Amino acid sequence: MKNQELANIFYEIADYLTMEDEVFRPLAFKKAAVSLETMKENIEEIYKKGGIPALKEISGVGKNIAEKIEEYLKTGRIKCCEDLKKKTPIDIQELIAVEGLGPKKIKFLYQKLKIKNLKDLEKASKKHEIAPLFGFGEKTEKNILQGIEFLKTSKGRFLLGEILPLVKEIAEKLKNLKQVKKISIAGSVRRMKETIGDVDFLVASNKPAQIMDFFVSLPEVIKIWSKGKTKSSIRLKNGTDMDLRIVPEKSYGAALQYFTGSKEHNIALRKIAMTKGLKLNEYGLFRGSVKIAGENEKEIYKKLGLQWIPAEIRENQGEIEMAQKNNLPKLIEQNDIKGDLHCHSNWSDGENTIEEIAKQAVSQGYEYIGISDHTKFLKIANGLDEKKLAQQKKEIDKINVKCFTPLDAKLSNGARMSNVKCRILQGCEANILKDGSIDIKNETLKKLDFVIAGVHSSFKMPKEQMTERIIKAMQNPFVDIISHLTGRLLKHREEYEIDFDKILACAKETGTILEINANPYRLDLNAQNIRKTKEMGIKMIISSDSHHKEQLNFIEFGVSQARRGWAEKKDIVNTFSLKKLLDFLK
Ligand code: DGT
Ligand code: CA
Ligand code: CA
Repeated sequence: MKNQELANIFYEIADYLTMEDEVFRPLAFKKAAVSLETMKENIEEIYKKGGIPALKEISGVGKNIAEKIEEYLKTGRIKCCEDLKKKTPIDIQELIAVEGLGPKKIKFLYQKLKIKNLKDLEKASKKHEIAPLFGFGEKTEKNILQGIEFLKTSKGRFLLGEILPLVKEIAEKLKNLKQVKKISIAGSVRRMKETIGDVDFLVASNKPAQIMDFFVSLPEVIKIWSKGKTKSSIRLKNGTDMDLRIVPEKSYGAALQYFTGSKEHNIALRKIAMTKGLKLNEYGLFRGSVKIAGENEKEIYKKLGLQWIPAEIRENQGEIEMAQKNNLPKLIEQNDIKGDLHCHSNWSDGENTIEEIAKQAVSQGYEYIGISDHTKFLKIANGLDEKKLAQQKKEIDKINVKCFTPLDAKLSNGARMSNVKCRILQGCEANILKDGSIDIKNETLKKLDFVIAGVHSSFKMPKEQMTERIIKAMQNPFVDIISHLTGRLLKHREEYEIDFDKILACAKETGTILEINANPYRLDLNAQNIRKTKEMGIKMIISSDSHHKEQLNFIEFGVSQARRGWAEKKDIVNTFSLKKLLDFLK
């Protein structure tokens, strides 16, 4: 799909324009970029069917941007972006990836030190040329160096969220070929890891030649690493590498098991086979020269004396021992989710009205949807103060009456609750200030259906202090949920330092819920922390943190992340019915 390519160019234009001190045009381009990224429809098709007028129907797309989209679809480039690049010869995409650097600082660094790219930046920081500049200082220089190091270690890996739509699209194309009998996505994508090295497809067929021809001539291909009858490798325009392996149907299950990985899981499995006098490889499970399983993946696990193990937990972290004892947890599933409590509306920095969000929630089959806008400390996100929150409550009550539930629906009255289709709840995502206090008065928090609190400022604090800060917020009796606890941004910003065990102990004591933030850039908690939280019997919630109604779909990534952390339905509070959830929040 061209959607993401266009979105990336719009983000780039927005950055260049910000560098030129423009205010409104960057916002317009960013808005259009978010729409492009989140819409399900293919932009090319919209244009083919309805031309410019159809493009203008898209949220955030006006005449000017519609014309840019047309230009790109027709010519493969956008002239104004290329002109901006010529005018300022800075590799802004490379530099903006460094945590703490925005367009303004980048421009300043260019003017003062002629820094054009990451290499220049690294050199200058190592020579301590950055610290003396106005507005920078020793600390910023150190942060920049750390940021560069971090980028180096995560280089070459892609976010699952960035590539999954394209992977599914290609899998669908392959599936439609008549020579393809079976197809799976394997490797780290099947395991739903948060970042992906390369994509692995597996196909069963006895006519591989035409499939390989098709694969290496996909429109997105820019390089063919290798092409053979059983394996081909390609690189796509966006930089991702993809492998396709084709095997006969009779060894499809064994190949799927092998190429799903992880490597550590496979090694442990082969050892088990050996202790049983068997041999396991990508062709099958063998006793001597007799194949005892191969066509079906489940059969392989069964013959090894194991329960079938869901791909998300194949990491050799104890899953094999549990499967031997027939004791694997029953992992949470997508359709266990009954609602979402972390959504930003256009009252703060979200794109959509509350009503639009609620309608989307209904279409996803949710029982409840929580609006949790930013609060006043976050001025750049248009955070709400006490007065605005009270106004918002009135608006939510109105929409609930108009579209959904009668206001007087008694929650204790089970019979009436069964009529409720989807209920809008009001919460907020308040800020945990530097000293651990919350930026909204308790008497206001008390009136909300739920309160999320999160750290959105002063990330670089000593571990002790950051831990105390979050603990103090959890001790506030009105705080129900802590959002994105470690603050990491994948490929962008490290976690801040916290004493996770201390925080867990406090969550247990105060009954605070920890969020599994499903935004593909966050996926915070990570799998290991989810598992620890579950083992302590502390409840979690999977939240989209959406700023656009289509982003409610981020939940998919949160559910996979929860599964990677061994979470079950009972561990996750937004699998509860509305009534049970509200009782629990009380
Ligand atoms: P990635 O691509 O870095 O995100 O991670 P994976 O897990 O997709 O790794 P990849 O693409 O190198 O290989 C796909 C799967 O193939 C891997 O998960 C397990 C299997 N595999 C590859 N090489 C080996 C190996 O040397 N030994 C074993 N046991 N399995 C391997
Ligand atoms: Ca891979
Ligand atoms: Ca691979």
